[in-house]
Amino acid sequence: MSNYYQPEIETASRECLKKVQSERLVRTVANCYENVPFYRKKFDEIGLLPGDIKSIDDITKLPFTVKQDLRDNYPFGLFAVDREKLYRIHASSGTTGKQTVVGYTKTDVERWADGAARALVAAGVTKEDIVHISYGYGLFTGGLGLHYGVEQMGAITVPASTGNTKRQIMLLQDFGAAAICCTPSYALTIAEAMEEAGIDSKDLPLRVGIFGAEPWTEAMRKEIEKKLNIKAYDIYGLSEIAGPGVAYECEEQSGMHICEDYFYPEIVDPDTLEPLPDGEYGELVFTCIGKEALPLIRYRTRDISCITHETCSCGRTLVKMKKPRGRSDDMLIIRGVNVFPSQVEHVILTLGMDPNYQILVDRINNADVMTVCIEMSESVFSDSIRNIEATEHKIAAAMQSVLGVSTKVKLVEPRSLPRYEGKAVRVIDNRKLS
Ligand code: DLL
Repeated sequence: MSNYYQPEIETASRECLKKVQSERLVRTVANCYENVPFYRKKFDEIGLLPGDIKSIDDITKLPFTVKQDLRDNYPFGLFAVDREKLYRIHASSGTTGKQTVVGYTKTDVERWADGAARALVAAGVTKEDIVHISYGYGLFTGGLGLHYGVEQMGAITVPASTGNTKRQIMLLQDFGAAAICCTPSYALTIAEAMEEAGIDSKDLPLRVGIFGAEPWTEAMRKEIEKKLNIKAYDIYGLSEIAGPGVAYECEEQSGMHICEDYFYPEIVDPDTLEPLPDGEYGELVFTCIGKEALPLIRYRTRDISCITHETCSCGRTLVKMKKPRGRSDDMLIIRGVNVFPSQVEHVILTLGMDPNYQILVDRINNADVMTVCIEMSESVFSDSIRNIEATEHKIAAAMQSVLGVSTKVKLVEPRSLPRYEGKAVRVIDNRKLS
């Protein structure tokens, strides 16, 4: 028997959903036109008036929004509300140090928390349960997103945040959490640390895990479920739209129900931008129809996925998206942190080196390891090993401060990296996730 947090929406008829979506889209478009000069200009350019949008079926008349638009309007240029209505600000990585800034009103935070609460309840979390949150707290939306979700549905939060795996395990044992929320790779790190410490997961009351923020496979799901002796559920989200809880898995574990009453999804061909039918893979696009502060229209997520309107055995009618298969841009996700190769290049150039580099990404003991190989100049090459190591450390520290994730740096001999006639292959991702 399924548990729902908001059955009136989660199991609503298609007609009812369409009505809600249409009303909210009309309101969103008016809000954008009146309060966001960027959108007014875009609409004017294509001769579109808010009155042209009468129902959700008109959505394809609207222009797309991309991450660069957020960067160009850094930090608050796309916000549709005055400061007194603004309630929270979050941010995610940018390309050259500047982050993508997102804002929420109180209602926005409550609606986002609804999404996270739906996810927790769908995973079987109840009000009596303790939920251990090991997503990072801070500007990243993971920690606070799940935190507000737990508070919204009424369970008990342990805001553990990331790091110190031994302490995480001790808290899991001592407090007896029934649910854990973290990245899937961190779940495996915890499982392995438990094994090493001779702790049998069967002795813990842990029942479920809610894992997301990075791509993970069905094989990884099986491994986590076996090692931690739990059910592992997927949760999807992105800062620009809300954070965790944009979509969530139910007991069927075959894709994530999208909170389409707040975030209207479309799948488009990433090259032609034409809408694609149910079941076909393409780029996932969201319109924030239930958001006040940052109501993005047709935001291109760059995530490649597909959506299906088939009925689900859990009784939910909300459309389902498949696990994202990859991205249509070059963004990497390293231990849950978004990293663009252009950020790496920026650091190298800032330190006065030539941009002959290659990024290697591996998954070692279930954790992502990023190594940046950089060619030395002849003068550095003639240096002592000690000097070379010092330079490597200096670059690694600069990478850590700009990227927000630790990076190995390896200086290699001059002209030892491959040269390309066409596009340089800057990234070799050995993680084989799909
Ligand atoms: O990662 C929000 C989040 C936190 C989701 C905690 C789930 C759990 P960003 O840092 O803005 O936000 O990164 C968003 O991460 O466009 C996807 O490429 C990727 N991503 C998020 N969830 C999943 C998932 C958070 N379940 C980007 N599977 C997105 C695969 C995911 N990729």
